[in-house]
Amino acid sequence: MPRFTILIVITLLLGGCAPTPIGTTMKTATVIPRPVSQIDGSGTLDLSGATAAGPLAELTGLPTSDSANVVLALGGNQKPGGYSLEVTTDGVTIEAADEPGLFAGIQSFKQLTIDGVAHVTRIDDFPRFEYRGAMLDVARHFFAVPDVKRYIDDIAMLKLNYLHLHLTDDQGWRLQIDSWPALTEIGASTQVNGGGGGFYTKADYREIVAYAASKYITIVPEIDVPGHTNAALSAYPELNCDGVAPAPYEGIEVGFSSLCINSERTYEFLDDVIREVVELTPGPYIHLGGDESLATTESDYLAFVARATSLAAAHGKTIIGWHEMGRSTQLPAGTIGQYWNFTTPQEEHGEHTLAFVEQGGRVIMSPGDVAYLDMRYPPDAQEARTSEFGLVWANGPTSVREAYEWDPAALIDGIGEQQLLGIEAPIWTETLTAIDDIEFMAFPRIAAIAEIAWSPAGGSWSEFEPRLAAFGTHLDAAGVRYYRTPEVSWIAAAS
Ligand code: TNX
Repeated sequence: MPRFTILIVITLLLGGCAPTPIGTTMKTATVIPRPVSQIDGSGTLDLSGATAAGPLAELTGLPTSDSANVVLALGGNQKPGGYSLEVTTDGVTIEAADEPGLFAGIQSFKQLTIDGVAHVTRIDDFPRFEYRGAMLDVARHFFAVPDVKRYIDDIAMLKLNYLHLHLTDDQGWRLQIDSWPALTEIGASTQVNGGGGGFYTKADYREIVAYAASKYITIVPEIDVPGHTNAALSAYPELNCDGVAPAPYEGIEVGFSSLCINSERTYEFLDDVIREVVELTPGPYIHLGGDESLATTESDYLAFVARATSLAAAHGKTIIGWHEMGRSTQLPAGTIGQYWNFTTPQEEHGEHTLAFVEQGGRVIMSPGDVAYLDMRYPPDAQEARTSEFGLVWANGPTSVREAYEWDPAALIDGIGEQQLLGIEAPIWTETLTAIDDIEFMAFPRIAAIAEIAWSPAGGSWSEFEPRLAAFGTHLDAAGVRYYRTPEVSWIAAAS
């Protein structure tokens, strides 16, 4: 049945005459991620001097003018997640086939509006990939609900639509599980270098899920098994093959812990945890980790992955695993592999990733050398944090330009456009303790990743860089504490 629902039509034509901006210095208004098509006309729409009240303000955060025509219409024939946007001298119309598309159009309109004025323009736009993600590691350091909401606000501006939460690791277990309460009673009190840790109650987690959903972002929970499990093992020694609780861990090494693969108790544990996580998670995916299980033998790893993934599939979710899970030939159909190795795959990493495609799944690209937001920036004598924050193992430091200049469909033979579910930018938090640190590492590199995830292939740095400079103005307005890297000719901040 064709749907032609008009979601919202707000017509505010109360003033008599059309606004005429006089003496306004026009700045170029551009959008990140780059739209599929944008054609500028002449003239401007002036929403300045209006009050920040009313329905448009609520939807867009912009002041409304009582003399502008604002139409947000649902039910068009745009592509899924896409929109068309038209600014004229007396109003703006955003049209989409679905609500995420309308939301995306609103994000573009915000970027088109500088000091309350937007150029006349027409945009037709839709995403290259359906999965456009960010990942936040809340296990190495814990980030409380307001911090996560702030990061959700930040990534929504860039039309990202998934937030993957890395909820468990050696250093902490961050989600309340009623049937195994010591996971958080004991396993949540640690984090890298101490300081107490923390965890989400179920109410907290629901609050995050709902807040994300209000911005059309879906939460992907990760329970990382069978390695990266020291926090769980220290809470429940029965999950360890020798039955002895290991000491809590607050360092940054990886690859030393494993659930006991041949114990039935391990699968009872996993079934309970997955059931409770699935109950809290409306989205289609659960991420089971599976990376760097260096303390698990190959045969044990394969036995574990086969059982753990079929168990999770029985709870009705599509499984995502780090690409090592592609060592298994027994993945449930449609399992998604997340690739973390380099843009030029080393050793068998490419083959393991291709194995997901061979088993009917697709791939999320997160190449460590370009998409890992915890890699250091190139050293900058003016900014001490470029040498304080971040790791370098994935060919770091990583510049903004490096984060921009890669094509996800050209990295692994056999994995092209059709085999990709999308792109994700992870941020691991071994060296990051506060949301300000997260914003500094993420912005502006995450803008580069978001453009790769949304925009048609073939962008160029020389065209992207001035748009990024202009985007800085919006980051300033939103209070995002981004890194004003010397790679970009930022527009002077208003004093
Ligand atoms: C690798 S790549 C990890 C994480 C670390 C990260 C630090 C992958 C799936 N795992 O355990 O936190 O490097 O950059």
